[in-house]
Amino acid sequence: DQVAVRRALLSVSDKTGLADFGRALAAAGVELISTGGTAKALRDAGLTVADVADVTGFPEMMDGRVKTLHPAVHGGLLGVRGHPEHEAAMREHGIAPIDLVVVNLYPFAQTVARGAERDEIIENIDIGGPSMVRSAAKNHASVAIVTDPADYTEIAREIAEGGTTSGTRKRLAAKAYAATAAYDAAIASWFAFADQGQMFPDMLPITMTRSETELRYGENPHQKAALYVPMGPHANGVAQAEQVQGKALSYNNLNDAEGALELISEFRGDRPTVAIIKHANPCGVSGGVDVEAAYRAALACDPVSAFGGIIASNRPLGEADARAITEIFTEVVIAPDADEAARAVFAAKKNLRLLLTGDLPDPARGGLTMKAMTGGYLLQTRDNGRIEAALKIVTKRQPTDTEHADMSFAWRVAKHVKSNAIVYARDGGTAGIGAGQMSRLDSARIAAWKARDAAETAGWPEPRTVGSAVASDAFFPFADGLIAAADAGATAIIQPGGSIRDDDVVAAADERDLAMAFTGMRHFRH
Ligand code: 93A
Repeated sequence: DQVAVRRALLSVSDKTGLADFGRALAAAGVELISTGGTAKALRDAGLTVADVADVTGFPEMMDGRVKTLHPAVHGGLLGVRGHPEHEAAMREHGIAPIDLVVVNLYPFAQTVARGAERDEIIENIDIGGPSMVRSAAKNHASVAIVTDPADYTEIAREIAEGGTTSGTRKRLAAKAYAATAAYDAAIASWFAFADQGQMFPDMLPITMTRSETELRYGENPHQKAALYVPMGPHANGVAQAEQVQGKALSYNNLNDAEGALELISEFRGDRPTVAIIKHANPCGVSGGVDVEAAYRAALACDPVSAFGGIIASNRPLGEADARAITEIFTEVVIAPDADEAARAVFAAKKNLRLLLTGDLPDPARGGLTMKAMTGGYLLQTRDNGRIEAALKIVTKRQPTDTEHADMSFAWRVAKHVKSNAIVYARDGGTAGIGAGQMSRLDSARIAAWKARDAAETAGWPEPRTVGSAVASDAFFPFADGLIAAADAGATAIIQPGGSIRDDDVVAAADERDLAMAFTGMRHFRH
């Protein structure tokens, strides 16, 4: 099943590795055919190349729109070898077989990403390239289709050793169709989203895949998993971050790091702030005079849960920060950057994964979230909602400036806590977090109970919920949750409002001299 390569057609926009590959092919006695720019690049490298125009008998025309779209090319790709009628047709029309196609396409997504005009974007829709890719891939029984410069070395080796193997040709064909599917999906989504203004740019996230990283396993060892990165420009996400050191990221690491980055991005441009994440929920978030102080305050919120967590900082890390963070076992550290001294400290912890993102993503950006369900996908726009207007105070008492600051801090954290979310905050840091309960009252109680535990561990005279502000991700359906928060010592509340029992809830707040704000916006996170 080895197929000797006698004739190859090369037509590439990305000329990376082209000269070396061309040389290897020529050395193996392969005849080279190319389109204009590719032929020039090969000739510049000292190689002999035939022009496609000589093969087709037509010049490249219409600004290159028609170069390779011709039976002399597609017949040479699609003709089934050893098939009597196909071979007769090839003889009759003077079509010679092509055994290898090397194509990469006009840079459509890159042209969109750099903000080109519509005409230039349209001109970068490649027609002849994908046609050749599809023809060659269909005939993979005899033809090898190379779409990725990363495959050049391996293919050159096979050809030098006598020919392409059927296993390789099949693998290349699968990769080729994934490439043309992704390419067309990028075009389709540009038409739908950028050009027509429809809501969802990437309805087919899997076919839009540009690359895939296989993970060791999924949430559990018996599950398979991979990370997919779709086409197109991206914010600086976890998938784009540079991993400086540490073991490969697991599925759970990636999921938790995503939660950590989303949360810490909420504090982009704020004073130094650190979040500690466990199982995609924060167990401590705090601001501070510097990253180290912020980290220590975040850790004090729930030092027991923080063990083996994910730490995210909104500022680059220095040596003192790294020393503080490495005092206990941590799975992942994620930050915009880390200086040399900090990196050296982390390097002593071989397993710790250090992820550097560059500038944090804009929390107000658009985008989608997706969830698989049985027989379908649920898509929605990201929760990029933020309270911009002044808070609407619904109680007799107005919040103090300190309460006001803690309310808005708690509210921003609560957005990133699984519902039902209750977050107590004091002095610019969380004092207790209740996450993921089926009852809001239980979340309020659990957060207070954890704050009491933390006080006991630290030897504080009282839990930090005393004198705190409380955020609730959705309205209190009854007064009980608010009363539990007041019992824990909270003096201010921030919540969306909108319950049919709002009057009861406001009355319970007034009775206890609490200050309460309604945001009019909910942050469910399930
Ligand atoms: O404009 S096209 O769609 N028409 C064609 O017939 C055609 N054939 C190859 N674009 C076409 N190509 C593309 O040209 C290839 O996919 C490749 O990306 C590019 C290489 O052009 P050059 O060799 O002139 O740099």
